[in-house]
Amino acid sequence: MAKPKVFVTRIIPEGGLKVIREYCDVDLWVEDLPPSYEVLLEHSQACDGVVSLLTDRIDAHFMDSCPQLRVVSNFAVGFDNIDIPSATNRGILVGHTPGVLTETTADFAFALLMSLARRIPEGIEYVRNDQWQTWGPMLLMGQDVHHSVLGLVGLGRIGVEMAKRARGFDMRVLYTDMYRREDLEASMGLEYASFDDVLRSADFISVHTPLTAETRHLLSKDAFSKMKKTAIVINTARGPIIDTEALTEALQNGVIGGAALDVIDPEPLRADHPLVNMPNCIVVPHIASASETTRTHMAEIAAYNLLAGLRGEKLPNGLNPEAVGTLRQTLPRTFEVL
Ligand code: 8YV
Repeated sequence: MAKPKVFVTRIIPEGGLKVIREYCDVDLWVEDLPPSYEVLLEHSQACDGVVSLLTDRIDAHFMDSCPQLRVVSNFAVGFDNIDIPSATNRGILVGHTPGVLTETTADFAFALLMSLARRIPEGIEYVRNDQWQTWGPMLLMGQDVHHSVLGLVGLGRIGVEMAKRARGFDMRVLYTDMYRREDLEASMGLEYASFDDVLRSADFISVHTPLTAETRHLLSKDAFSKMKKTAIVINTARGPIIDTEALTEALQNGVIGGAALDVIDPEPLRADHPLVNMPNCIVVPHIASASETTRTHMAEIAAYNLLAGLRGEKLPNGLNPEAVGTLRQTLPRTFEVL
């Protein structure tokens, strides 16, 4: 019996790839740059499963062009690159990789916060440029992190871990979210606040919400105008939640104090973009989950989601379990061992 055919759109850690290779006939995209939409279609059209990345647009047209497709396994917790309702309507299962990257991403968000508050990148540049002549009483003074106010936009898994780290630094933690978490308010000393109150009161505003139609450009010109002049914005969620142009202007005009961005709209951001060269802005290339252990776990989860989907079973980390009941009836194939 044939093995299922799958397209893996980038090289992911071997821990996941070896599982996929064992059970599937794998087409692995080995280029550094992602396949274009057309190439993605071409490689996936005869496939039973696809392991996708945030750089792959998986829309209704893609699904209709791949008549055998049973499962899309996204190597990410975020899934704004995938049209989930269209997948569900077509009986295609979709998986993602939550949980394993939560603490790794929160560690990184906190590192960004501290780096910018204490001007670490500027200090590194200063020494590299041989500007260091003597100890200076006024040199590179930054903002204290301890006992400051952190405002969380979104209190999901990663937001909660960020709050934990902040509490370790005696920060006051405000959060705004669609859902109120009174349990965490009591157990962790968090304070629920309106979006505007978070903007007005926080020294550091960290974004931990998914990208949706509602959160696109949530941090806009209007939002920046409500923040403290010294406020530092941290984004490890998705770039388009912040209006890049409005942020650039806010930093250029001293409306806010700084921004530390793991994600940005667009990605990649070119080196000649004004944000890249501002001393009060850090831009890094979407690496918050990039620890060896976490990326390996993400690859394993993506592999197990893929295999479950190929078997027509509920995925260990599925986004549309209801689609199990309406799996594509057009699938005559059964696979060995799976
Ligand atoms: C990944 C992420 O680096 O999981 C996510 O949603 O943004 C990151 O962990 C990226 O998505 C890899 O595809």
